[in-house]
Amino acid sequence: MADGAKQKLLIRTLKGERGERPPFWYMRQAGRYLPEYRELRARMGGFWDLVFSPEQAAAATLQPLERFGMDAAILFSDILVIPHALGQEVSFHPKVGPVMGPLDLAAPNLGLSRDHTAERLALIFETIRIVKTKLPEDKALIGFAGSPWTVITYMVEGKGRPEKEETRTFWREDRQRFERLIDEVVEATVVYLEHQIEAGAEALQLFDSWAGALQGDEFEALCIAPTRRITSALKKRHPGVPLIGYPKGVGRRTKAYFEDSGVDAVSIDWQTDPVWAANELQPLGCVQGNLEPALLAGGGEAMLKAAEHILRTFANGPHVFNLGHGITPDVPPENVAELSAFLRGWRREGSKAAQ
Ligand code: 1CP
Repeated sequence: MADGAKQKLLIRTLKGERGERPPFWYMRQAGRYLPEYRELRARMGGFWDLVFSPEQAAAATLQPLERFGMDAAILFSDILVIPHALGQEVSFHPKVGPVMGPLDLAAPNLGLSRDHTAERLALIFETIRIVKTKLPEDKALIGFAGSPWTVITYMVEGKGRPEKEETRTFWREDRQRFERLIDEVVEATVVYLEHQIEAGAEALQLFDSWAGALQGDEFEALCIAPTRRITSALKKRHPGVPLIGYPKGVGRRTKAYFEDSGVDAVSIDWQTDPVWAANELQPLGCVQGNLEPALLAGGGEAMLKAAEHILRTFANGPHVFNLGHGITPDVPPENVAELSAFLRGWRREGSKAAQ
C-alpha cells in the first residue's frame, strides 16, 4: 500500500509489520496509580460521572501519555458501559468495585433493550473526538469493549468468584435464555465499537478477562464464537482497523483463539511463556504482552531484565510491548517512567539507530 509507510507504529505493527522498535502501551494505563487521575476522579465524584464527561474523560485518557509518552492512548471508559446501555443498573462503590442490579429473568429479553445503545453511549464517542484533536500525530487511539463472556459474567453474578460457576450453570441449564443474552451483548457491542471507529478509534481491543474460567466446549461456545461474531461484523465495514483480543488465563488455548476468533493480534497474559508464544503465535500475527504487573510494581533491574527478555524473545516477529494484565494501583509512577524510557530507547537489532 502506497501510504503504508505513513501509518503509526502501533497500527503498522498490529497489521504484522516489524518496525524499528516494538510500540508500547500498558493495559489500564489510566487510573488510580496516577496522582493526577486520583485528583480528577475526586473532583468528578462518581466513576460514571467521569466516564460520561467527555472533556474530563479525554483528560484521563491523555494523562498517561503526557507523563510517559506511550505509543497509544486507550479510551477512558469501562467494559460495563454495555450493561448500562442495555438498561441494567451498574454502580461503582469504593473498595467494592462494580455492583450490578438484577436481571429480570422472567422477561423475554431479561429486561434488556439494545435499541438505545448509541444514544446512551454518545458522550463516550464525544470523548474520542476530543482526544483525537489533542493526540500527538504519531500516537494512536485504541478503543475497546469487554468480550461478551466477560461482560455477561458481571451481568449475571456481579464481581462473583473467579470460577464464574453461576454464569456457567446458567448457560448449561437455560441455554435459550443465555443465547438471548449473548445476542443482546454482541449486537450492542458491535454498535458501540462501530461508533468508536467512526469517532476516531484506530485500533480496538476486546478484553476477555475471565476467559480462563471456561472449561471444555464452553471455550469455543462462549469465548471464541461470540468474539468471532463481533470481529466479522466489524471487518465487513471497517476492514482496515486492527482488532486485538485478550483472552486472559486460557494458556495454550490462545492458539485456537488466535486461529478462529478473527482478531488481528493477540494479547497474552503474564503466565504465558513468551518462548512458546513466539514460536506458536507470532507466525499467526502480532503478539502483545506480557510483563508481569508485579514486576512493574517492584521496578529496578528485575523489571528491566524481564522486559528485555520479552523484547528479545519476540524480536523476530510483530510485537507490541504491554503488560500481561492491567497496572495495579500500587505501581509507583517512577517505575512506569523508567520502563517507558527503556522501551523508547530500544532498537531492534539490524534496524536504524534512534531518530
Ligand atoms: O474508582 C475508580 O477510579 C474506578 C477504577 C476503574 C477504572 C480506572 C474502573 C472500575 N474502570 C476503570 C477504567 C477502565 N477499565 C479502562 C480504561 C482505562 C485504561 O485502561 O487506561 C479499561 C480498559 C477497563 C477495562 C475493564 N474494566 C476490565 C478489563 C481489563 C481487566 O482489568 O481485566 C474489567 C474486568 C473491568 C471491570 C471493572 N471496572 C472497574 C473495576 C474496579 C473493575 C474490575 C472489577 C473486578 O475486579 O472484577
